Amino acid sequence: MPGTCGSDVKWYASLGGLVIDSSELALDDEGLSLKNELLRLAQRMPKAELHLHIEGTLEPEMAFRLAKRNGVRLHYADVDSLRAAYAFNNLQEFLDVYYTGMSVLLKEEDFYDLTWAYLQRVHQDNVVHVEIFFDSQGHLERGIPLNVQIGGIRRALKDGKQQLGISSKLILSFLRHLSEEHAFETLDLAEPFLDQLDGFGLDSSEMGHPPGKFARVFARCKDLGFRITAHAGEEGPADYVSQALDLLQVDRIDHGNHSLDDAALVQRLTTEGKTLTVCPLSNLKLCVVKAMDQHPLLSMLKRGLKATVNSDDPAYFGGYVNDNYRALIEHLPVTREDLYQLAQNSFDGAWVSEEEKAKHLHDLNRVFG
Ligand code: ES4
Ligand code: ZN
Repeated sequence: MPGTCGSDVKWYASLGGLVIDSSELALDDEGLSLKNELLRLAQRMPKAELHLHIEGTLEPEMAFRLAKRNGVRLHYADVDSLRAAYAFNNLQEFLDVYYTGMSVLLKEEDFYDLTWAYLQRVHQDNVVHVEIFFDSQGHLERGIPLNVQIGGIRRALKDGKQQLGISSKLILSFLRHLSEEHAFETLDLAEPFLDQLDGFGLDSSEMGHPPGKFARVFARCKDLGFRITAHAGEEGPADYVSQALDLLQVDRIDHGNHSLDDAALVQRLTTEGKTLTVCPLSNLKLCVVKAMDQHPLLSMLKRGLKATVNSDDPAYFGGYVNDNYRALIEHLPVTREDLYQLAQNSFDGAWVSEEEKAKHLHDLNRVFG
């Protein structure tokens, strides 16, 4: 059934064009033209992307190109059969495919090509600032040193600024299914590169790996002066979001969907003005929501939460950031004010100076007239 979670989700990235796909929607002409107007506005407005795993931008075509270049064997016959494997019912099923995909990333230029392709793609979506996660431990375990990983990503980010005007931050994300000791060892290895990092994150299999497991690691990151963010409340309970706030002192929450199960937590997130980096197509592909018309993004905004729209792992979930906006506009009663709020939240939650925020808001206001 189209519109339901898991494997049957529409592949938004392949739709292209500037019009709403009305085939499954009960809309009159007026409703359709309003949605098309919102879609154009969402595409035109400048925005920041704050939740993006660079390894999750590995498109099947690039996976095959890098596999050939590096003499790595992929266990799929062609691009189509690899894409057909992108059918998941939960986070773990996705992560198994995602970690396998990384096997083609070996050299500095592989990390460069991956990052540069992402930047070129989101330049078309009017993304003007990105904050990117990389899963260093997934590469260290395969024998790829940090200078190769960070060198390639950083070189592309520099070109992104110079050639596309996209500013950026880089976030080393710890894998929560690995031990605290592994995270500490990684932090030690990162010491010579700390000037090339902007923050630390926490991702991978959430259930059974609560934020508290890494309290001491993140205390060290904080002591070093870094910003902190953590995936919490994606599949895990509201309590994991509270733990991220209390035990990790996070500056942002990645996903945060299950915060809505705890009214006091919602109140706290609102009072503290914490940004939630929400990922609608990811939530649908991984069955965090059953259907896009049940996505809680608009209720988050109504409750005063600083929700933002992001793509998470666009190559695997069928859409870049504007495809996420498009899915929301198609299936929910999104307004012009919601779009403005979402773009504003994306700049507000970015780890940039007040001057930079003011400049982005000025540009946003010009689009909204
Ligand atoms: C991830 Cl969607 C998601 N959740 C948790 N960890 C991740 N790593 C890459 N994508
Ligand atoms: Zn994520």
